[in-house]
Amino acid sequence: MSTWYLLGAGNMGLLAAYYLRQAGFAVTVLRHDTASPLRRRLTFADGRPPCDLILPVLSPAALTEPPRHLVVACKAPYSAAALEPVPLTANSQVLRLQNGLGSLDGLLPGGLRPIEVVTTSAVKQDGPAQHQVVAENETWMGGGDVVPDWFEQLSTHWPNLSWPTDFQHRQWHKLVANAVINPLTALHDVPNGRLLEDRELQRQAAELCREADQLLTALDPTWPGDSLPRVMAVASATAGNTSSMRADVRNGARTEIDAINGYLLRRAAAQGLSLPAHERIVAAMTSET
Ligand code: KPL
Repeated sequence: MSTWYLLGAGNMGLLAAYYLRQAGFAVTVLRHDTASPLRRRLTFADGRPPCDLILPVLSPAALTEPPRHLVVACKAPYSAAALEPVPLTANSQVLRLQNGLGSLDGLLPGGLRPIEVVTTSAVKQDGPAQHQVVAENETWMGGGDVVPDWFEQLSTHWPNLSWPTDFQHRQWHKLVANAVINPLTALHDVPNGRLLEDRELQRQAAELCREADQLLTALDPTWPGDSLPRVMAVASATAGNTSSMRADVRNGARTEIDAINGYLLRRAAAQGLSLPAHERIVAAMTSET
């Protein structure tokens, strides 16, 4: 099996690299700003011994042939810049591990479609920048027509990894959770659990869920349309967390609003639908950053 290359060695990229390594695949980080190997200590919430992950680093300009396997785990707004120097071909396999949807549309050659990854696992930085704590949960892959040949080997080392037949619904449930929790917590600078306590946030969450359900039902009449209780369950399970969008705003980084609520607005426009609450929240986030 050829090397897996990684674009975006943030928390989720590192987790994917760790499982790929455990499954016996070689992983190299693509970065142009350093040649030093990347060193990170992963500790696990279940108490298993920590792992010191050391990954080789290569500049995309030094690639001698197009990557056969690539994980794109950079934040969605940086996708175009990250992919630009990577010489992919229509035979490459690209794993997209990002929030939101559609962030690689138009960026891959020859109609290549990424394999999509949705995870509810969490990785948090603990103390020093090189130390990450992993809380493992479920991960789903899908989007391609056939299950890739490496999937079985990877799934024996990546806990709770599956290739479900209802992948699109799972991906949309995650998208809606991100479309509600992320901008509301970012705009109000609150942890996820505040959605369960604040009446005005609850009202806005209900409106955002109702509009998302209206669109997703138009796209797929089998969509269950039960986003509000599901989103509230995610807010409750992650009550003490800082959402990734709140963290981005606090760090002065670009947010994923365009890949999340922006994606919903683009799909709605194509259906002739308007989603005013999502429009308002995108506008508010855009003026915030
Ligand atoms: O995925 C998340 C994020 O912060 O991006 C949620 C589900 C909102 C958990 O914080």
